Amino acid sequence: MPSHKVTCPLCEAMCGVHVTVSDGHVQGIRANPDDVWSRGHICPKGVSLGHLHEDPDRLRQPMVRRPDGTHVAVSWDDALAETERVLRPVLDTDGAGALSVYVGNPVAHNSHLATYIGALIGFAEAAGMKGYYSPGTVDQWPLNVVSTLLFGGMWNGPIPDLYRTDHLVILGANPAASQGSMLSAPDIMGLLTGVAQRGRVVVVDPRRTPTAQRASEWVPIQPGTDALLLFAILRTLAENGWVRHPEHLRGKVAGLDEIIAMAEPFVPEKVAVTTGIDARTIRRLAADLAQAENPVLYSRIGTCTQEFGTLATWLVFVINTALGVLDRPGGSVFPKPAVWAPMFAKPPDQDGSGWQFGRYRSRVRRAPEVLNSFPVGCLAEEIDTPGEGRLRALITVAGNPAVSAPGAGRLSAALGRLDALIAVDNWLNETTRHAHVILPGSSPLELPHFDDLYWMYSVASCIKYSEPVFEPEPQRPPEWELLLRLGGAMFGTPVPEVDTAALDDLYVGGMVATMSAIPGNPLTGRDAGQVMPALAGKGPERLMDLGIRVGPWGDQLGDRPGGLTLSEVRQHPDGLRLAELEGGRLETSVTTPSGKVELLHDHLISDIPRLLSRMERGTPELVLISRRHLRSNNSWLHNVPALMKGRDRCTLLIHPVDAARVGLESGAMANVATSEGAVTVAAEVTDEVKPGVVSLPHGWGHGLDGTQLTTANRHPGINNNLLNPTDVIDVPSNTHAINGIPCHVSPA
Ligand SMILES: Nc1nc2c(c(=O)[nH]1)N[C@H]1C(S)=C(S)[C@@H](COP(=O)(O)OP(=O)(O)OC[C@H]3O[C@@H](n4cnc5c(=O)[nH]c(N)nc54)[C@H](O)[C@@H]3O)O[C@H]1N2
Ligand SMILES: Nc1nc2c(c(=O)[nH]1)N[C@H]1C(S)=C(S)[C@@H](COP(=O)(O)OP(=O)(O)OC[C@H]3O[C@@H](n4cnc5c(=O)[nH]c(N)nc54)[C@H](O)[C@@H]3O)O[C@H]1N2
Ligand code: SF4
Ligand SMILES: [Mo]
Repeated sequence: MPSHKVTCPLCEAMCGVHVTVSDGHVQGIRANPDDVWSRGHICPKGVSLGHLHEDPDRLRQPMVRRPDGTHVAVSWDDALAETERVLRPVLDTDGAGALSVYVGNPVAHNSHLATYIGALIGFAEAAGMKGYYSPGTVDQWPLNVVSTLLFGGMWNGPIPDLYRTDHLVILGANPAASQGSMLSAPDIMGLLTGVAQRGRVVVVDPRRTPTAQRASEWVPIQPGTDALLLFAILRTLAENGWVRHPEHLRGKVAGLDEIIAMAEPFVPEKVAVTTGIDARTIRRLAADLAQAENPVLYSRIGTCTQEFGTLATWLVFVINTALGVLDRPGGSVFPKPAVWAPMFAKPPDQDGSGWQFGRYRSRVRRAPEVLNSFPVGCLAEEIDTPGEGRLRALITVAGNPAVSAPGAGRLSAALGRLDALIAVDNWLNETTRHAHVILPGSSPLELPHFDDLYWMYSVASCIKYSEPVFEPEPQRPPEWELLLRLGGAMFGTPVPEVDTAALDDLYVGGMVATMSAIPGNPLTGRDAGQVMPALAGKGPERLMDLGIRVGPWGDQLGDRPGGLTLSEVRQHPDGLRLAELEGGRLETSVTTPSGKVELLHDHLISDIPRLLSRMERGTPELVLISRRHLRSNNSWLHNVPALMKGRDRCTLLIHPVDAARVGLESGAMANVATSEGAVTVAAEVTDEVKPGVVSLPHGWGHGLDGTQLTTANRHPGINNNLLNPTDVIDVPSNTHAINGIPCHVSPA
């Protein structure tokens, strides 16, 4: 049976898998032990890739919405004509300012979408669109803000050296489920076991997650209070003279002493009350860090999507610096990605004085733009609030905001009121059921796979390209062409008539010209007229070739003969492993105006008074947090039967003490209510959550009218974003707090 080696596109772990095919169907999927990166690791989601490809509900044809609200499959010509019919009146009367784009999570894992989403956004912005939306503001936006300010780029920053650290503190991440996030590692739980054997793994989390169960220590924390804990740890380090000033950082970091002075009010005894972690433990956590040879802190979504996400994320880097482990093997190190992508460059309007925020504001709540985005929870009000500048058209690209955005109830209703909703998506789900037109792309096995973003955060420098397992259906336009077509329509060309080849040249040529004028990236100073002819192919392959060739191992577009090109990489189906993590990369990685790691910024420290006032406030009796499971992937893998076996995962975790107080037993139905809404869900009584904390998984709430998800609709679960309000925001980053939301629980 023919066997194909591909990279699993489902998460940031980028595992290599073998796909065996017979009669045009997937026969089996197993780990590829020869993959230079993953070396035989795989998880249950990877094994299910075939189901995803074969899923009868996966759209193979475009769909349009009929006046009665149902969807019907149509030809591509009809779908493009319908797209034009609904989009044009909005663009003609109100311009592209009445339109926005929602960029969903799979965009980052799909080589066609990842390379061309910039074309859609770029053309729409040039035509007048103000900002775009993405789940970034319910995810990693605090990290992007902090990375921008400290290291010079929103996707630029160090990761923990999992191979060498002997003391890892994990805050707000559950790699046992997620397999690592903004930290790509093959078999990350295996690596964590190695750390624990060398020393200690400490997990700070309101829930004793499967990661915490396998760690040396679980530190339960009151949701939303990590910044208080971290300031108290910093203060303890300073008070005891444990701050290290290693030679290798001399003159390369600015602001540490000033920040240490700001830690003064965060006395462990005071912080203990709010964090729920006693002062002795806080002091001991600091002492353990100080005594370890190679200590390092790592934080992720639980410390981002909370009331003080930016300060917490920032303090992780501040403490890594105070411990002297920044840019040092075993500590917090800068990966050396083999591929360069334009998204890593500084935008042209961010001049030498550094990054600017709040360059424009949202219409309804006047939220300042942060890295070109408003909080995704603004989307509903921008659509349903009358007045000039109202959002009338939306293009969603591989996104399901009706499930994934806070205030999901109002958003879902608002989506139904758009004059034009165009969804580039493969399923008829909670969001796309509102779409006027659904334009489906390829299955993951019909696409070439190539990562760029995740290699920025990976524990080794590798490069991989996988050929599609199946030929895409010939009549179906590739997704990158669809994005160009929609982008081209912004300037008045009817959607069906857009010349995508010409626009492709305009996009790539324009990008090369722009990048060549920005200092500090591999295209700086290059002549676009010479770069363009040197690149092979068209579409995504051309951009991949560019990224590889100007990357650190590339042939520099012919200047370094023998260097890597896309065609060379394609000769290595098991990938190329080019380098291991090392220290001493700060000077090449950091792109701040001063060239130093700039720890201190008004944008960050102006949020400290808000944090201080948190200590004056009491703690609600019960707060809600989110969770993930290994066998789910945000909202869209619940249609895979193999992943839905076993007991119901969409349950409310509640501590026995709380359950007894409110009168609930395991399996009983509970009402959960917040300021935003209410749901009814089965309770699961367990001491794995801290008392005072309840947890619901995200990505559920299927079974809605007008959707076509046979398996998911049989296991609908509830949408926890019906409960998350849109107005609890981490101010410096525009990120929604979806952890630590006050709630009321009672028997249903
Ligand atoms: N199987 C699977 N893998 C995935 C995904 C998936 O849905 N399923 N999604 C992918 C995506 S898009 C992302 S962004 C990543 C996310 O990857 P992770 O960041 O590892 O995400 P979670 O598993 O949600 O873990 C977040 C943890 O934060 C904890 N937490 C909640 N509030 C707080 C708090 O206030 N303080 C602290 N310290 N902890 C808190 C939660 O209890 C939870 O254990 O995973 C990716 N990988
Ligand atoms: N309460 C709560 N809310 C959360 C989170 C949380 O932890 N708690 N996590 C947040 C995070 S980290 C994220 S990343 C978001 C996810 O938010 P979204 O990106 O909005 O949602 P997904 O569930 O990833 O939906 C992916 C969509 O892409 C489609 N799709 C899948 N593959 C392809 C493809 O190859 N091509 C195309 N065109 N479409 C495809 C699917 O059908 C689905 O509609 O949710 C966020 N929301
Ligand atoms: S961990 Fe699982 S989902 Fe992630 S890349 Fe590997 S096989 Fe795919
Ligand atoms: Mo995410």
